Amino acid sequence: ENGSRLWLRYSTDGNATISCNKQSPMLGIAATELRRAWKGVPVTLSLQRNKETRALGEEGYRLFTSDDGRKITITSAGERGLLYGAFHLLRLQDTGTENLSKLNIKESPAYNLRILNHWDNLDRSIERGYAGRSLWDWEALPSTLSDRYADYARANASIGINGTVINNVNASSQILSTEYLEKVKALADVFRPYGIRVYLSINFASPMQLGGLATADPLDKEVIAWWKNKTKEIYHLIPDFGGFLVKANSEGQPGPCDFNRTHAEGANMLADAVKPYKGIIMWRAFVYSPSDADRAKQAYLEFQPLDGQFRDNVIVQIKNGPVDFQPREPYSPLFGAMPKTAQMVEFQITQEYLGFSNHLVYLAPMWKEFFDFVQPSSLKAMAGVANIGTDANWCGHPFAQSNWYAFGRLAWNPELSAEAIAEEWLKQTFFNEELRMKNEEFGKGNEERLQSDISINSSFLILHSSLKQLMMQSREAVVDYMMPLGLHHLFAWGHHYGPEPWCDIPGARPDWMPSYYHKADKAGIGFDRSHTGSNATAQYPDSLCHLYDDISTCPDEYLLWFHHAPWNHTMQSGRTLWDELCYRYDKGVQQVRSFQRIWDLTENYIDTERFKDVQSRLKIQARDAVWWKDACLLYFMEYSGMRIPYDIERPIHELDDLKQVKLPIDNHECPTRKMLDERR
Ligand code: BDP
Repeated sequence: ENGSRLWLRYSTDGNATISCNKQSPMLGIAATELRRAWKGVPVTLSLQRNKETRALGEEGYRLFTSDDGRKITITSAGERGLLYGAFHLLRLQDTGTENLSKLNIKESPAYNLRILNHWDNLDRSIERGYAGRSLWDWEALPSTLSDRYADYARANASIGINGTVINNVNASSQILSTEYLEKVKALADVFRPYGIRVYLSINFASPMQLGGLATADPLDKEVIAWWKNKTKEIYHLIPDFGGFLVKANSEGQPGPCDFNRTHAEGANMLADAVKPYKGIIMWRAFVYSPSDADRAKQAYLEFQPLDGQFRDNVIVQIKNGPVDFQPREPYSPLFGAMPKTAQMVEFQITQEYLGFSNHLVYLAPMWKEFFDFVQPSSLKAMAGVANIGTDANWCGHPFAQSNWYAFGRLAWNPELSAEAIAEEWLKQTFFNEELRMKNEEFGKGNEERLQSDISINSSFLILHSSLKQLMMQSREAVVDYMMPLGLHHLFAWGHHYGPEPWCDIPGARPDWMPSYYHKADKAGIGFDRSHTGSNATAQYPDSLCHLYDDISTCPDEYLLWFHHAPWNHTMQSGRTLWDELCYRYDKGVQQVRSFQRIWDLTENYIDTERFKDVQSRLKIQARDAVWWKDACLLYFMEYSGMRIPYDIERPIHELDDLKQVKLPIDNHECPTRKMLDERR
C-alpha cells in the first residue's frame, strides 16, 4: 500500500446495473466508475435539460432514489454534472454517511472555476514542490502519455476541480512555443473527458523573448498582434483552452509597468486577445517592492485604485493574506475593496511555509478562517497552489493528500466545515478497506466474529475521532511552534523550512529578512501597522480597523502582526507577552508529541507502509518543532532579557549552534531526517 490510490480506494467489485441515456467519453468515465464499485440498486445517469436541471447548471446535479427504493437516478443538464454526481454517490457509499435508500440531493458548485496552480518548471523541477518532480514529462510528450495524467484528472474530477494551470507563475516563455503547445494539447486531450480545462502561466515578455519583438508594451500594435496570433494558435489546438495566469512586475518578472503601463492595461490587452474564445485572464496581485513602505500594504495600494478598469474577463487573483502564505495572516484587505472587479483567492496547498512534506498540517481550518472574513459569494473563483508531484503517493506526506482533497471540496462548497471534510477524507483514505480486512481476519469463527466486530468497530470509532481531532488541531500547532501571536516570516533565507529569526544578509532585499517582520528590540517585538506605524490597519473596513488598531482590543493571534508590543504587555491570558510567547511555542511542541501518541495507536489498524511513513514524518516534525521553539525563544530572549518560565520544557540547543545550521536544499526539495540531524 503506497497511498497512490488517494481517497479513491473503493474496491472494484461493483455489481450493479448502470445505464445512461447518452454516450460520450465523459459519460463513459462516469459509468465505468460506477460499474467498478457501486454495490447498490441500479443507477441511471440521465442527461436532460428541464427547469430543474437548468437551475442547477451544467455542473450541478440531482441525485435521488425512486419512491420504491429500487433505483437511483442522477440527472443533470451537463455531462460534467453527471460525472460529479457519480463520484458523489460513490463517496456516500464509501463514507456510509447517508441512507442510500432515501437519497434526494441537489448540488451545484459555488464557483464555476476551481483551479489548481502548478508551479512546475519545464525542466520538471517544481518551485516549492516537495513531492518529487513534475508529473508532466515534457520530453516524452506529446507522443508518450503517462498513465498518471488520467489518474490525476480522475482524482481532480472526483472532488470537482475543473481547471489546471500546468506551469509555474515564474513562467518560461518557451511554454508558448509551437513545440510546447503541441505537448500542452496532448495533456488537454487527456484531461478533457474528466471535465478539466488547461490554462497556462505566461511570461509577459514573451513577444520579445519568443517573438523577437523589440518591446512587450501592451499598447504596442505589434505586441497586440503577437498575442492575438498566439492565442489563435492555442485555441486552434485546444478549443476549450481556459486562459492565462499572469505574474507581472513581481519578484523580478516582467510586466506592463516596465513600459509605464498599469496592471489593468496589461491585463486588458491579454483579455481582448482571449475574449473571442471565451478565455479568461487571471492576473495576480502579488506585488511588492523593497523601496516602498510595508510590504503588507502594497498590493492594496497598487490594485485598489485600478478598480473598474479591468475587462470583464479578467479576474484579479489575490493570496489569502497580505504578505505570503504565512502560517497565520489576517486576510488581505484587498478583498472587498474592488467592488467593480472580479476577484479570486489563491490558497497555497503546497506547504512552503508549513514544514514542506515533513509536517502534518491539515489546511482546511486555515482556509475556513479566511472565509470567516471574506464572503464566499464575493469571489468569482478559487485557486490552490498544488502539492502534487511524481511521488507514488502524489503529495509526499500521506496527510498532505487531505489538503488537495479539502481544496477541491471547499472550492465546490466553501460552506462545508473543515471537520466534515476531514471526516470524509479519513473514512475514504484509512477506514474503508482496512476495516473490512481486519474484520475478516479476526472474524474467523461465528460467535467470535461477532464479538471482535463489535470491539474493532468501537475502537475504530475512537481512533477515527482522535485522528480527526489531530487534523483539526494541526494547523494551530504549527502556528504555535513556528510563529505564534502574529509573528511572521521568521524563515531561513534560501528555503522556507527552518527558523532563522536572526538572519541578516548584507545587501539582500530588506523585505526578505526576518527582522523586517519581527522588529525585535529591547522595548518589544512586532510590526507596528497601527496608525502610529505603517497604518496598514486603515486598509481594513472600519470595524476591523478599530479592532486591530487598538492594542488593547487586537486579538492575540494578530497582536504582533499589527503592533510592536512591549515584552511585558498583558495578554488576554493575563500573562506577559514574553511568557505567553514561551507557552505558545511550548504548546506547539507538546501538541506534536500528542499527535505522535495518537498516531501510534493506529498501528494495528492501518497498513504498515502508510503507518510507518506517517510515524517517521511525525518524528521529524517533533524535532523540528523543538528546533523552532529553541531558535526563536533563545534568540528573542536576548532582546526581552526575560527567563523562559520554569514550568516549561527547557531548550536542548545552543543558540550559536542553531545559527550555524545551513540546509543545502533548493526551493524544490524536502530535507530528509538524516540531513536535518546532521546539520543541527
Ligand atoms: C512565494 C514563493 C515564490 C513564488 C511566489 C509567488 O516563495 O517561490 O514564486 O510566492 O507566489 O511564496 O509568485
